[in-house]
Amino acid sequence: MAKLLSTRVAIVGAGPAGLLLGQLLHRAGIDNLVLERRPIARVLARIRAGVLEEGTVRLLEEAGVADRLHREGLVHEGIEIAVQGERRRIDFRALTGRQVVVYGQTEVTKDLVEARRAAGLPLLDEVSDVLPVDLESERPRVLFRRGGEAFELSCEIVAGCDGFHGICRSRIPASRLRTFERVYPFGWLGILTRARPVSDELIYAYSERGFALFSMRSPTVSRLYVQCAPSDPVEAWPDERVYEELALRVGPEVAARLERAPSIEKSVTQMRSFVAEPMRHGRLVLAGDAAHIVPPTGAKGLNLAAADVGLLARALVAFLRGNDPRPLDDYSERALARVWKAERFSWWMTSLLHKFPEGDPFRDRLQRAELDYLFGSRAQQTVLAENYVGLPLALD
Ligand code: RFL
Ligand code: PHB
Repeated sequence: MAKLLSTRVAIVGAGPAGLLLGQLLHRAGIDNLVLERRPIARVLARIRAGVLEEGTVRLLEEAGVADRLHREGLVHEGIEIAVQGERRRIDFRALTGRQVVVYGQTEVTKDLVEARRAAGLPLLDEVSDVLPVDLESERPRVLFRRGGEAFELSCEIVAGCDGFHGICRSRIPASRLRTFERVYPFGWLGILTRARPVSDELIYAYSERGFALFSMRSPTVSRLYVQCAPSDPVEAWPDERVYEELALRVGPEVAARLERAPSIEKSVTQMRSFVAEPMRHGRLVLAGDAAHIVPPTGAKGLNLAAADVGLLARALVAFLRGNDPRPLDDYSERALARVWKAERFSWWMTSLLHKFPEGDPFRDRLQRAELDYLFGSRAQQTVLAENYVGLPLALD
């Protein structure tokens, strides 16, 4: 016999989407339970995104988890784009009046887990065989196993925040689900190092050798990426090779400031764009990577997850506390309108700054023209800046 549990919102996945949703619902007085497949320590060890939009920061404030972010986050008012060693600053403040904050996803997740623990809210990690059922009824359930026991969690809503490889998306009948996908012919090799960043701001570099990105986590920790083949094992990239390529791709002036400290983490990420429509089916709603993926070039993945959750939390409060189903009925369409704009921007930044495999000279010439146009046009720089700092959340 399965053990019976109940809650109002069953949240599958303790990534930033699931944890933020749990916190926003809790603050609105709505009971929720988070289920996570991995041990929480593993979730907290993942190194992923690093740039937060103002809208994401506001949602973290609303969730009551922004104190450390305000103390330790680095405010950035622009980025640099380097093309074959020549650099141009994109001044967010001058072009849009706005800014972003560099604060790692790892830290956001840590703050959310701590807040959840402090409030004594349930977070069950190391669960397996998670299966949401009866999603077309008013009383859906989530079946799962933990520590050798079977459980049955009854609820009113299942929130699928279980990332790209999660189970929830597949519970939408194939006849209702439409997916859109683009897989890029390259990946990113990323390293984390205890070294001072080469610059106060991020540098995105295009070169004939491929893309490179100089990012950071703090004034003493650098996060560095180089474009690689998607199938490259990390062993193909000893630190010396990573530094050699970073230096060649960004040019001598920045390379002279590059501290070649040993890497403390190294991984390869495949570049992909993906969207699933709709983001709701019956009593199942999807948020974050469970519904969509962007290549990391525009730093949008985590911010999109937060934007979904901002909309979703309001819709669930209206539905569960106010008996108003309309915001929930509109959730998928409203979220997707913003998702597709971020998909467009991430695809554009990716296409602009990566070296594509040989074979399409027309594409290559267009790319050069696009880079040239960006360097010369304030209007185009504004387009980049407006998208990078984040399009409006339109929550109210
Ligand atoms: P997450 O963070 O993937 O969290 C989903 C959680 O669900 C759990 N899970 C399950 N739990 C229970 N039952 C199941 N059946 C489950 N299946 C999965 C997972 O263990 C996990 O804990 O999704 P979320 O919350 O939507 O957050 C989205 C962001 O994490 C994501 O958009 C970004 O991190 C994307 N991303 C990056 N974005 C950037 O903007 N900049 C980056 O540099 C950047 N680097 C990355 C990334 C994503 C990566 N992934 C997913 C492979 C680097 C990597 C390696
Ligand atoms: C990062 O710091 O990990 C980072 C920053 C900007 C991006 C992608 C990743 O576009």
